[in-house]
Amino acid sequence: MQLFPSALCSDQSRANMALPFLCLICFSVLYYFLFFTVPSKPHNVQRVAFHFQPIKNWMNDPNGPMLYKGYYHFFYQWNPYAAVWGNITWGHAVSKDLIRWHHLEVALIPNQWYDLYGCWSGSATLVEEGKPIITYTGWSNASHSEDHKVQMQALAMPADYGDPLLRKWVKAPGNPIITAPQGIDSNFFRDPTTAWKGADGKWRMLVGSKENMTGMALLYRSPDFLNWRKAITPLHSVNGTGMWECPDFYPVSISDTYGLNTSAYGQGVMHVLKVSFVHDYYTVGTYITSNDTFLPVQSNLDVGIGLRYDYGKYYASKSFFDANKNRRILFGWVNESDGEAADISKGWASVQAFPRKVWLDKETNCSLLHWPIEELESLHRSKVTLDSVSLWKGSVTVVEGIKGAQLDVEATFDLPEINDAEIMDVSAENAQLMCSEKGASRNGVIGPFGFLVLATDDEMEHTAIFFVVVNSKDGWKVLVCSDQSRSSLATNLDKTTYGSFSNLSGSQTSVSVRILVIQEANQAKNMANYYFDKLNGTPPPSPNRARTIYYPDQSEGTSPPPTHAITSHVSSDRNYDEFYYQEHIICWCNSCYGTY
Ligand code: DQQ
Repeated sequence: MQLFPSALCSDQSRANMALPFLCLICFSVLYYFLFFTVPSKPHNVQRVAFHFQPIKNWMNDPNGPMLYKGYYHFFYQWNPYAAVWGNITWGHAVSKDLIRWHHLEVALIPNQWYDLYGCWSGSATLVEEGKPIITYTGWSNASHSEDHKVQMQALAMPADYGDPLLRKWVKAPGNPIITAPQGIDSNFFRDPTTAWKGADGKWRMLVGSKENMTGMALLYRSPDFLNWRKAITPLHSVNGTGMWECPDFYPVSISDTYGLNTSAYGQGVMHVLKVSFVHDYYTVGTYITSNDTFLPVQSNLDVGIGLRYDYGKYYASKSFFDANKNRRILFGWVNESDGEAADISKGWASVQAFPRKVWLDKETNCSLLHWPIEELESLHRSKVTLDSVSLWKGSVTVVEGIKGAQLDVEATFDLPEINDAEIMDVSAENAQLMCSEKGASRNGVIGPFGFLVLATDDEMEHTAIFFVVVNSKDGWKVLVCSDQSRSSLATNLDKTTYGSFSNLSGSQTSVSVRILVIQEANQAKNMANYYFDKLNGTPPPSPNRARTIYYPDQSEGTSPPPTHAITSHVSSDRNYDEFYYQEHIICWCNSCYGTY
């Protein structure tokens, strides 16, 4: 791994070259050895170390995360038969720490007329006495036409509430509980949210849809969770956005970083609406429960025209309230940069991003902050530290002692005088373009500064994670880029450069960066991920502000024992028998291009 400022002086500032334009970078490095096992199927060598992934085959959306009787449950869209999308079931895994997972039986399989073509995305709600109910979309043949399958909403409950692992699920006899209402195309009617209770004691949930090109979150109410009626108006809609997949709607505290139960409302609470179309967009707004109206705080930050959760690959995300630690946690689906042929040959596709804690940014009151959950630190093993390294124009400093494929890096860059920053108009829409056009190896004024990670010895392959301080028309900004154009010598990969920005106050004298580097054994599929501390000098939420690089071990067979003995499995459906394995632990790590 290498540190670099690629250039400190522009033409404009060359007159000042006599001045030692010095940037001090201070960072310490910790590299830790992580113990984990790698599944024996299908291809050990190509699996990631810490990300959540199924044993094999295709995975997409995260579904129904929840905490039940001390176990975190995670479900996901899964094709048991192939490493391509299709035959969608709900895969299921449990964990004590959101890091080490035990794979269980498939929770939902398509075996009823209303879900015969797939059990699509949905959510979990803890109802009375904390009992879970799954809401999901059945992809059905009810129209009796292969060409026009329809989507409808269904429920599933645990067969045995006493089983903390919730290994068996039964579908409600009253399914489907909701079919497409008049005026809504039944092919655009899916992905029910976690339900919440209003002041009148009735449950509410959203279903993603669209009318023409207006994306919308249809609102349903129910007194008993079984009988649902559509509200006359959707909770929210935005013209020109198209189908809203996987809506998520939850409260956030305006004064604290702790999370709130999904039914929380009232003073001191704002609400977040997230929907997925191409990317995961969100808006923060005011929700009035008495008449179920939702109003974004800023109309120019409405869904689809405002903020994204993430400016890299991140889709169909789903949050849940973790009552264990009073926090809201976010999962998101990340696919790889190579194509279907590679997925088929390696026998699996996709990972889930490392879970993040999410809360409202008190400074803006209209944007969110994310941070990898603190449990990540339990994966840290050894540590490398560097302090007060001076980086001069064009210099590259090799961080010795690290040859890790999995690193957790924290670094603080002390900035030179930012008044000299180059003028660049950076906006949410053009940040990615700016990053691609203005790569890591160019002359800037303040930056590019950053890290070359996952570099081969000859540096022919490397991923540059860097930032540039710029003077934009509405203030100082830090343009943050993840340049994958040289991540692989292979030509048949998506090598998009990702970018986003953060505001910088004029008085800020340093920028802190956290980068989680994750590499599959297959070099061609590197993923380096960054998180920015709030770039205004506020300490990051991580309790340990030490600037660190953590380095987990990749050796096999050193996994800690499972915390819960998982014994034999008896499946009622032979087709799905072979698709999970017992006593299997996967540790996972982040895969996301985070912002903020
Ligand atoms: N994936 C599911 C749908 C959802 C889409 C099907 C989003 O329910 O709309 O696998 O990725």
